[in-house]
Amino acid sequence: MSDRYDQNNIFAKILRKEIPSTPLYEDEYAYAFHDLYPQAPIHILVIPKGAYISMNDFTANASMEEIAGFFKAVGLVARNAGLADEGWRMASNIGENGGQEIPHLHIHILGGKKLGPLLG
Ligand code: DGP
Repeated sequence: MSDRYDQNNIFAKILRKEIPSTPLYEDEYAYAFHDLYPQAPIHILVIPKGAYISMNDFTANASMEEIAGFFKAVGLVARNAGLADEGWRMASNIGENGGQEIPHLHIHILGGKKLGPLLG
């Protein structure tokens, strides 16, 4: 965990159940829930249980077990949502230039329609 991690960010509060969310999947590495402002018919957020700000922090500081466990969960959540056959997109905004709003690593799972170009 980085010492810059803000323990009071919204997703830290969601993990501590201080803010409600609809749980879609949970294991020791990851928690998945619906995005409050969906950008596609299916828009799920998957976050690591550990306190990591973004992919920068996660890939630098998480263990191989945490990284593997987290990304296994991302794939499982997408398959459980029925997206494996029709296809889906994963995205993670990182830092200011990446447009990250909430400073706890999150992967967006987007699907349920034919998505436009990533770089439109
Ligand atoms: P990003 O811009 O990548 O940091 O995405 C943050 C996402 O989090 C954005 O798509 C909206 C979503 N979001 C913001 N606040 C809440 C909340 O309180 N609950 C849920 N479920 N999603 C939230």
